[in-house]
Amino acid sequence: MMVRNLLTAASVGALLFGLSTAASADNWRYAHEEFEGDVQDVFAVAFKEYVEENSDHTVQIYRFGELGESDDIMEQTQAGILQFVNQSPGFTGSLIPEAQIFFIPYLLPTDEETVIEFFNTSTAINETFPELYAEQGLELLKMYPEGEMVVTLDEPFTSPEDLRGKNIRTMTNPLLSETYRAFGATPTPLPWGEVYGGLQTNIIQGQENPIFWIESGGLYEVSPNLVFTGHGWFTTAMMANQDFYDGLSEEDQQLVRDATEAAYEHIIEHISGLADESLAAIQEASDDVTVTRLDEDQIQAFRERAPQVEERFVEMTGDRGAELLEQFKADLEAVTNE
Ligand code: 6CS
Repeated sequence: MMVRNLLTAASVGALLFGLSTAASADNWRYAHEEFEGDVQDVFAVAFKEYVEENSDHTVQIYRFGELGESDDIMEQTQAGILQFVNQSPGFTGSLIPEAQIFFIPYLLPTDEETVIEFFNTSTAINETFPELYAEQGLELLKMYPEGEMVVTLDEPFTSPEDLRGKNIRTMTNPLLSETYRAFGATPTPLPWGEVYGGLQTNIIQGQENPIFWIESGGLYEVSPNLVFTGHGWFTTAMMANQDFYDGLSEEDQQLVRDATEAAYEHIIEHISGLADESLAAIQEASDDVTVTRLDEDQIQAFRERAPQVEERFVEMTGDRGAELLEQFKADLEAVTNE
């Protein structure tokens, strides 16, 4: 942790030095939480390419670890050191409690097409959330899905009873801890940088993530039993420092919006089929991996624990959270009844 803080301080120092010597303000700094070629990186590269092809501006991308952990890049964006950041609600939940809505289990369907339609059309996603992020000095540009959540564990499981005594790593928002408590496990919130080592040393016995990330982070090497529980999607959010965004010319604001749309369209194509490809690559790389797809009865045992998490969400977020939840459900109903 100490080493990470020192590294972060050094990275921020280097950034500030870069700022003071930069010839112009139009080299935009954009940090995300993933590695080269991962979903957030593909989004960032598509955004950069659009901006650079359609203006004189340049975009510099910082990947996981270059400027610290997820919380660090958010702080740097709020401070105006970075212009753009991609941070997932899994971490933003402590800053914007309503963002934890994505961790109410079994709220989103598993079907990819419906999930995408929901993100395209949802009032909660496209109108309510931008207002909530604005309160934190952030111009929310896009929320998008990365992949269905899959749980990995030190042994296969099919019921909440099997999770008893298992330390499951969660991203650092309180509601996700409630979900895993409801599922029978012992939640262990950790930043990403501590997950692989935690699994390797058996401090934690499991975690959840989309398959592409289980492959790219090598998690299957240390947590080889993959279980499809169907309880949620990994969602993420891309945003700008609001003062920076408000200070742009109308033309540049439009450029940013167009670049975001182009990146979003690209990412929706990119994630289609990605989970299957990543699963095939994992199975090719390791003979130790097991894959369990819970059947409807097994899922039901987890699903019936969801209402208590929903209640906790409302307790944590009050009337605003309750209204958001209502809107979210109405938006979901609109796409599932189509
Ligand atoms: O589990 C995590 O912390 C990470 N998972 C993904 C898919 N992206 C970034 C995040 O930090």
